[in-house]
Amino acid sequence: SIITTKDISVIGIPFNGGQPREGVQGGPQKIIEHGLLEQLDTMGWKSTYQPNDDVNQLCPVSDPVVMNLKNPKYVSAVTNKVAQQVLESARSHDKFVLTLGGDHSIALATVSGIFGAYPDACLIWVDAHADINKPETTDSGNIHGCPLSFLTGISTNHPDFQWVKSVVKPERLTYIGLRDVDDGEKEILKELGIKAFSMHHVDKYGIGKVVEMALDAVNPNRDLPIHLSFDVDALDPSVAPSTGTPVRGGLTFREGHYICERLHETGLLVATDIVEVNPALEDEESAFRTVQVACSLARSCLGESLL
Ligand code: 6HN
Ligand code: MN
Ligand code: MN
Ligand code: MN
Repeated sequence: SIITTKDISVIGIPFNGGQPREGVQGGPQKIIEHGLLEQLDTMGWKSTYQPNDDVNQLCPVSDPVVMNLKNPKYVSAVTNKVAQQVLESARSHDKFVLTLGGDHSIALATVSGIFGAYPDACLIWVDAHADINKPETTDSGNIHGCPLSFLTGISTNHPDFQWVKSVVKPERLTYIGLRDVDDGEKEILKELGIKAFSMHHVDKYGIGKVVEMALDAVNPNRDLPIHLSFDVDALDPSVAPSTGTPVRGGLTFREGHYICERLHETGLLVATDIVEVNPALEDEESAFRTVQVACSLARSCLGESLL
């Protein structure tokens, strides 16, 4: 394995500035209250937890739309700060890094930090959405739909995101679970030649084959570090109902966990994000179920086995 200790840095990023719905900033605390750190302890993982409870203090008084993007200064300030923290946690290569969102704009922080520490890493993005809109293509203006355009270097002219380096080469990025991709994003995926696996592929080949095809695309010799960015809206809304942009026809409970189990099994997984858990949406039982599945996905990434 790349990570040879059982040390883990858990980083909460209670942030909702990348999209308009309140509540997603409460995700990390609910996941921690559910007992994730104790569960990891039981599995032999020694954790440190950085809650980042103060990120909302970086919210500027005035933050008008710039080049179609909403809250650009707030998103930039929070993700720039947390990127340094993720890099610090990852740089010694002796700790797993688990980040808890927050909306998916926080990938600007997590991917910048992890690829700073592991420049040859590949990125497996599990999501209903492609999150690769450019300021020129976004309809919503919500930055959680855009992080990959900055991280792959196809958006370079937004004044607030000049600090984001294009760390992810298109051949090191793959997707699993897509089913709501904007027209502009479809063009981008084609132009960049990104290998993406939608729910159509999951139906056609089965999840086992799809994960191997995704690994073949970005990690053909199975020797590169892996960063998994898992948006819980990749799961079917019946499995993860409390999320801001649910789309029907998603991954089953087992398909989601299989991805995490298989990536753990490679010995190459160095970092995972679990994002878009919004405990304020739907009823209490739905929120509980969503927080519970977030915890069990994290445990699967860290080696919880069925036998
Ligand atoms: N996410 N493509 C849509 C947009 O607003 O750009 C949805 C983005 C969803 C983002 O779920 O992380
Ligand atoms: Mn996403
Ligand atoms: Mn999504
Ligand atoms: Mn859409």
